[in-house]
Order: sequence, then structure tokens, then C-alpha cells
Amino acid sequence: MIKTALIIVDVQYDFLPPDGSLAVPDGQAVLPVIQDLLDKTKWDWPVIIASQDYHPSGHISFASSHPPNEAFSKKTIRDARGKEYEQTLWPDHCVQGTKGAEIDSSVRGALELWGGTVKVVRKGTHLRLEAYSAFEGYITEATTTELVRYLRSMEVEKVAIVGLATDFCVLQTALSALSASFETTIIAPAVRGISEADTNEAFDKLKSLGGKIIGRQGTSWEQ
Ligand code: VGL
Ligand code: ZN
Repeated sequence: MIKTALIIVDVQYDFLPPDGSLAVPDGQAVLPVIQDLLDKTKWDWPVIIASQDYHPSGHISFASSHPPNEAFSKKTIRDARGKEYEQTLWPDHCVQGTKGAEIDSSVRGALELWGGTVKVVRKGTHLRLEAYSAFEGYITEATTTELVRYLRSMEVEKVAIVGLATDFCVLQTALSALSASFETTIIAPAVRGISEADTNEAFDKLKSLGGKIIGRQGTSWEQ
């Protein structure tokens, strides 16, 4: 039996309408679909990863850290590794210890039923490093364990990715999964993006790299 891990990306209050500081349009639409995927009577995931964007205040990606630049503008910056790149500047979001950084309670409640099957991965925890991909984070209770190594140790060969936002963290998580040679599927009804154009571009890019984008058919998830 080929093992598939479910990766739930950044389903946190700051990415959810109506109150999130970086609310993804229609982001709440992913919640019932993710609830369904976490229904133990229907699904038998051997591994579930829940990623959590988890920034210190003053994070390098926040517009407020680069006055007078505005949120959603871009700026060329140099990060802690000396890498120079164009960063999209964001409103402050997912600040460690705040309500906005918490995973939605309906998802958290459903995850609790899966016990040790679930690992939480926190990312973006370094003040001067951006991290969109769940593969750039660390499993919280074993800070030296990287996600690729963990999934390989669990003999996972496929990943199914859901969550927010399609054009940033979902995209980058899927690109990481593909480059680590996991068979990679995005469950389209369970993702939403910040920009429609970028979301379509993300789907095209993933398809061109061998990722699968699937929707719902009947009672199962099929292509
Ligand atoms: C995300 C922007 C900034 C995401 C995280 O989860 O897609 N987007 N930080
Ligand atoms: Zn972030």
C-alpha cells in the first residue's frame, strides 16, 4: 500500500475572513472540505501534517518592518542568509502567541481525533527569513526533524495538499514536495488563493511539473 500524507497548509485565523489580517478571499470555503478529509469514518491517513505560519513580531516579510513601504507592495531585500530577492510585503500576520497565528478551532478539533498521526510544522519563525513552504519549517516537538526526512522515515510516497493560500504557501509546499519526488496532488476545492491570476498561474505551474489538481467526484476525490 502506497502511503499518502495529508498536508494542511496554514489554516490559521489571520488567513481567514472575516477578521484575519491577511484574509484570503473565500478562505473559509476550505473548512468544510478539510473537515470531510479529517472524517475518520471515510479516510485513513497514515500521516497528517498541519503547517503553521509562525512569525516573530517585526518579521522581515511585514510591511511594518520596512516603513514607509505599504502592504502588498514588493521590495528587494537581503535576508539573514544574504540572499537578495523581491519580497512581497504583508500586513502583520500570524505573530507568535496571537490568536491570528492559531489554527482554526474546527480543524484543530478534528485533528485532535487523529492523535499521534498529526505533526505540526512551524515556519517563518526566524526574524529575517521568509518561509512559504511547509518543507522549510520544523516539526514542533522535535526541532531538528525536517519534513522531508520525517515523511521518508514514515515511508510516505504521496502527498495531498490543502489549505491557504494557493498562490503562496500551498504552491511553495507543492513545489518542495515535487522536488523531493513525492507524488503531489492538490485538492482544488480545499484551497483558496490571494489573487485569482496568481492562483491560476500556480495551478498551471504545478501541472506542468507533474503535480495533479483534483476536484470532487461523487463521494471520493478523483481527477
Ligand atoms: C502566506 C503570505 C505570507 C500563506 C504566508 O500562508 O500563503 N502568505 N505568509
Ligand atoms: Zn507569513
